[in-house]
Amino acid sequence: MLPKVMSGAEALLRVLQEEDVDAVFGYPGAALIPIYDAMYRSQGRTALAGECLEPDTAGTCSGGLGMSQQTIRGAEALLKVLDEESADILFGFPGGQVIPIYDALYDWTGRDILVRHEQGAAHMADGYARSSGRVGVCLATSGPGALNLVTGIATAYMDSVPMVAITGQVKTAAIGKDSFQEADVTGVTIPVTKHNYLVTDPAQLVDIMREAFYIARTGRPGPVLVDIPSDISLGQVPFPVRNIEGLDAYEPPQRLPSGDIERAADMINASEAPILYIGGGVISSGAAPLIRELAEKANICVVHTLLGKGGFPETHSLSMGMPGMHGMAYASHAMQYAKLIVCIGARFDDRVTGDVKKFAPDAEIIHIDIDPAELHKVKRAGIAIAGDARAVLEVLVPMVKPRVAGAWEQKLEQWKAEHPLIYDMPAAGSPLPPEYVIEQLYEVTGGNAIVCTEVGQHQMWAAQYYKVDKPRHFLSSGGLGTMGYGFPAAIGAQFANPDALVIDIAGDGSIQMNIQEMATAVLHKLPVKIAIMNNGYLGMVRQWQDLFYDKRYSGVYLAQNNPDFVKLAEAYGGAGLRCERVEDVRATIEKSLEINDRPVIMDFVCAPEENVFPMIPAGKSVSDMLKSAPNGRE
Ligand SMILES: Cc1ncc(C[n+]2csc(CCOP(=O)(O)OP(=O)(O)O)c2C)c(N)n1
Ligand SMILES: [Mg+2]
Repeated sequence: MLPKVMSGAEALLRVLQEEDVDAVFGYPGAALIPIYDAMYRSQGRTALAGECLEPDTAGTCSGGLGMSQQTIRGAEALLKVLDEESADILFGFPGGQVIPIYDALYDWTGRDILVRHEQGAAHMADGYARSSGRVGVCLATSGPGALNLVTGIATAYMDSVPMVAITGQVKTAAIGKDSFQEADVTGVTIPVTKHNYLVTDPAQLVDIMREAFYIARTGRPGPVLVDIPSDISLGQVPFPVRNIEGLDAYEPPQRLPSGDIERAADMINASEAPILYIGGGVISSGAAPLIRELAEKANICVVHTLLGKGGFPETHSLSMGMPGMHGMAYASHAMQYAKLIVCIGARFDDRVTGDVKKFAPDAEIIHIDIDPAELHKVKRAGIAIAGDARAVLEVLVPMVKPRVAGAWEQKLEQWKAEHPLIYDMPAAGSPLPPEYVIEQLYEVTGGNAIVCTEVGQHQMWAAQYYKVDKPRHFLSSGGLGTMGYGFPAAIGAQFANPDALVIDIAGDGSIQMNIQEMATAVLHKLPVKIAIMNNGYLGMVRQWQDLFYDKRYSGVYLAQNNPDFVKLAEAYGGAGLRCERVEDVRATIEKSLEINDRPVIMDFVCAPEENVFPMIPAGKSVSDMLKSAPNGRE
């Protein structure tokens, strides 16, 4: 066999390696540059990796290209950046290309939570972030592992949740060769990340990680993905001094347009029929106290989006609830007939507006949003202010004058009285109305829980019947509508808030999408409560088939082979409670609250064909609102 050919410098290093030489003292010059270069390239791949040709008193080391930096293993550097960012928990699942990172995690002082499916990891990081305001971190291996994160990343992206997703990638030299478990994850995630990186230069790993955190949490928050080839996490990388400020593209506009804010205040002061329309931006910017100040000072009622729930106390007399497709009828009326809509951190989503052409025809619009791309996107705003909600409100609120309630507010009160949320209480022994179960969850917990939801009818009933007074207490996949979000998000929220009561309001369909995370919750003794509104159907789809497809129920029936959720909970080592009678609902909830050392599934056997009302059918407007079943109650 012919001997393998390599550069002279490389051969030299190989021999030193064979001879177990682990330190070389030297000084470079033109003739030695090839050797210094080989030294630089070999970092992490030979026994000489990271060794110094030129040690100095600070223990730093010169690379071949005149750099003067300490080097450590890539995986360790990664965790050091997590430490810098105070990210003390990471949700992940291992695989070949992240073994170097898992090896470093073995010594990490933070907590790495082993999930059972990568989608669970992404939603846990999301729930952690939404409930705490901090950046959530998840980790997956290359190929299938990374791709399993995508739904969770997209969920976070649609709802502007700060997250850093770390993925392993095949070795740099193997990229593009259809290597085992290779997938172009940066390619796949471009549309669902705020930004993403494939690390190709070990020297950039640390700065990229720092930037990822910075980008995830500043401006309009969002997920950032960092794809790291395993040779880079295994190899040596420099750990440069932190210097990442000044990424202008991601900063909120620094100078607020004071003229526009003044004009906005004048419009509010002059308006006879104003409404505040708040969204998730109010919560992520920490503007909730200022919204309250504004509403109370100017006596303006507030409607909130699904993501804005908790941005203004729902029990406050000025709260008009949630408008839109399944919102309160009075909230939708308030928006439709307002003369001035002050939109703060919301985006005129189609679930709120319905047919945009017919939406709020008489309203002037003030739109405040940190993301200039949202301004004028759906509705043209008379005044559009690009800025952080809190920063803008700090200037705006003092300019707003006290306002006396008038005819408009009387009208709002009248709508509230005329269109309350109602449901039929069945006779004893009949299946449970899910609305009642959620109302009882609210009553028994005093409205103090952090509520997560899955997606479907139960999600809308949760939005309607579980009133939330505090920010970061209602976590739901609004933008993407991801079934399977709620339970892992609840686990993430419980990790972030160990003393809080965390409830996932679930459907029998959705809970089966990430039920495997029971193992994670049991392992960590998390007392998360899962309240399944078990209607035996993919209820929301059945509702559309009921109302718009002549009751041709297709692909929605689950009851015949749903698992026994109580036994399922027990199989994982959790607790299971079943409730079939109206008179047992309270006791079931109370019993679940006594279990504090493991997750509890409450299987509420619900009325199978209950529909969510009111409903503004997709693409329609307030005048098309269905307030009840065709021949049923209003
Ligand atoms: C991952 C995913 N797949 C499909 C859908 C479409 N979808 C929306 S609601 C729904 C039914 C949910 O059923 P269930 O969890 O039982 O809740 P229910 O409506 O019965 O309360 C479906 C299939 C979705 N939102 N997410
Ligand atoms: Mg269901």
